Amino acid sequence: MKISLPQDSRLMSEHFIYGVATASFQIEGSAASRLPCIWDTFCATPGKIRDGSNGDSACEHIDRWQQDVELIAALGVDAYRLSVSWGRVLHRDGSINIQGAQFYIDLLDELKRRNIKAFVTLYHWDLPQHIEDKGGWLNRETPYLFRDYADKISRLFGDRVYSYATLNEPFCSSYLGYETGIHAPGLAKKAYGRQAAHHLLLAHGLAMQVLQNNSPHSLNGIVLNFTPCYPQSADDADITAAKVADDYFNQWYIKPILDGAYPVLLETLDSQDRPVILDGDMDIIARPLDFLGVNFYTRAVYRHCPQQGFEQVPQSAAPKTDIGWEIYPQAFSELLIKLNDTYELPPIYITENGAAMADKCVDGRVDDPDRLAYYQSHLNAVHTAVEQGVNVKGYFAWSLMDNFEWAEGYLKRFGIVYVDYPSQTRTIKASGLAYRDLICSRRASSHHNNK
Ligand code: GBH
Repeated sequence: MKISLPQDSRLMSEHFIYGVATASFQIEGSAASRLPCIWDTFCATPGKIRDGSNGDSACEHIDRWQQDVELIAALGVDAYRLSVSWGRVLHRDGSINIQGAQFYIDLLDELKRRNIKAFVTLYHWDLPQHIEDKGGWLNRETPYLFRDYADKISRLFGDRVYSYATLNEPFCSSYLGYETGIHAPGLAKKAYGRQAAHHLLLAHGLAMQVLQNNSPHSLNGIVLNFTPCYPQSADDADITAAKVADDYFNQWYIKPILDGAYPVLLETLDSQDRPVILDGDMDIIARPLDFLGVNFYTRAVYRHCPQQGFEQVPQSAAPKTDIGWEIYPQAFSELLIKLNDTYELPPIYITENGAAMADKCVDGRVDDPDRLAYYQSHLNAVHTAVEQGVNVKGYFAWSLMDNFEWAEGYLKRFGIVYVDYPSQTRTIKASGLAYRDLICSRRASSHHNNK
């Protein structure tokens, strides 16, 4: 089984960047050598993580990183997207933790030596607990602490980094963390979700400013997730419901950055749910990006509902991944095309796309045809969008390897590499081999063109 794309596709050019992605809390382990974060606390709260697990050891990446870099190199990728654990590189007082910082410096040096571009995300959800104890993303001081962290890290890493993303998916941090409580810190109030979102966006803007100063040659931007919203029927009420949901879950995070304003939905919120926005905030948030990272997994269907205005309609008959998310690749092309029509976009990198499947390792092999098919259909969808004029420059598979899947613990496997947790053995899945073959089958034609 293989993954293939039209030979003349931009995705088959050697300039198109292919990568694999991970995040600190999900793979690192070695929790004792960093500050506690909100996910440690959340994992220790009974009932929050489906299998009762935590991130104490995860994939033991801190101890096994050299082997993991071998694996990344064996996949033939151009780039590796990782995140930095704030509480591993800074002490409580904000000074640098030399040992923790050295881990990333060694890793980045090794990637550089192997010609693998480093895409570094500064915040993939692991807020130090002592900052949460002072209100976390509800406290207006947190964005300024984040700016200081971004400043220290970008000075320290110097020219080892090809691209910095300030935040991964502020939707998840704010909505899942502070509005529904499905993620850490587990708070559940609409007003909290909206205020956390604003402070995260402010943190992004403040950090962009220091990144552009300290690291003007890296691609600096942000990673947002999108779950496109479709109406259940052609009725006006359902169309409006889907539009409101889209503004609430998707446009809320991109429009302030690219247009300097929240969706008009802001004005329809009850006054106690509206975030405090100070003069000048929107200008800070709207600093120009070098790139926009887009994460895509699935779509959602909505219908009108009198109470909240919209409600999600389960797609019971639709094909799904092992985590229950509908497989609907068409939404991926439609999303990219629509974003391109709506906004003045910077270059786009697909910073995450992938599927959870119920994998089994048998005789040292993992056959995952459904994941392979997911990659095939979603890469086709990116190709379609590129054909329509969307400027997509790279694609990262989520994830390099199976890891701690947040509220699902270790029960859901997203890797293109299988991890047997008891032995910590890594095995490249059939989808990983196909991804490698796709990457190395790209044409080197542009050499001829530029002679
Ligand atoms: C990403 O989040 C994370 O960045 C990454 O750390 C994580 O491991 C990975 O995805 C896999 O979860 O219930 O059908 O409406 C993605 C988060 C996924 C949140 C889709 C919204 C909607 C699914 N998004 N989800 S549905």
